[in-house]
Amino acid sequence: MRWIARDVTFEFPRSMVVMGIVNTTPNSFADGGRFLDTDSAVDHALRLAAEGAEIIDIGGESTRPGSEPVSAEEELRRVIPVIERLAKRCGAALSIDTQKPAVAKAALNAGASIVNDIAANRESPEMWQVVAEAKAGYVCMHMQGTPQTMQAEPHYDDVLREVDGFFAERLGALTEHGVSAEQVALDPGIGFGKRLKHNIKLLSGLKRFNVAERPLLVGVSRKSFIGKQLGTPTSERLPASLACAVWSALNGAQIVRVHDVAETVQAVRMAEALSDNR
Ligand code: 8Y7
Repeated sequence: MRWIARDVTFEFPRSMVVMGIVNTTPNSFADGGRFLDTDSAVDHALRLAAEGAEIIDIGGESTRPGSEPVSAEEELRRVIPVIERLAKRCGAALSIDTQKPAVAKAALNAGASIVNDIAANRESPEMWQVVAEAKAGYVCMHMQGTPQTMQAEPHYDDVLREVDGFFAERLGALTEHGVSAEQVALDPGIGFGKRLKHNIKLLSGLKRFNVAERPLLVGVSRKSFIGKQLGTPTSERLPASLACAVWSALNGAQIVRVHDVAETVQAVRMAEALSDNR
């Protein structure tokens, strides 16, 4: 199985790919505006790459539940200078976390190779065209609703079946719009329009999604479902985040999106070594 993102190709099976998170948003719940300025965002990205992140995911719009959307101009102002500088200096592949085709396009022109689309549930031929034209990697994430509405009343009869159905339907739509299946990674969207029990079911049943023969990306780092399960505040969720990353690695996920790259690499590599020697 292969994931093609412009000039970067990931060949699976292989050790888990760690994607490091760089937020350039002033209101992100985990980083609280610490990387607002370009210099510190670039420094942070380079540190994550040195710690073993093979992909750096750069975002300029907070997607926490109930957050307000930002304009394309503001998003571009936050992310493009960071991508331009990293494209020259960083060995890791660059991913743009955006819902906007115009931002995706500018980021790809500036040197990004992956579009991380948390809003892959909406009809967006324009976004698919941008991805197709650049032959970019595309993260197709499941979300019920929008970041503004998603936590209001999430409901599923069978969350595994519904997310699975979404993946199959989207892969069809993407290929119809010129995006090859080999460009696409799938993501169940932990925390996006899901209650605690839905997040737990998705992670428990992760193996089911391997039938699509596409790489599976999981984002669990410091998320609120950990707080709901264990009663731990955001700043104390690293151990549980590592447990979820290890679980994901052993249950068929190929890529994990995290804040704490060094710790995740160590935990996952150890689990992989044990698993290989079973
Ligand atoms: C995810 C994500 C976030 C995720 C993908 C957070 C941007 C919330 N979560 N993208 N983005 N998957 N693909 O807590 O789970 O990091 S933002």
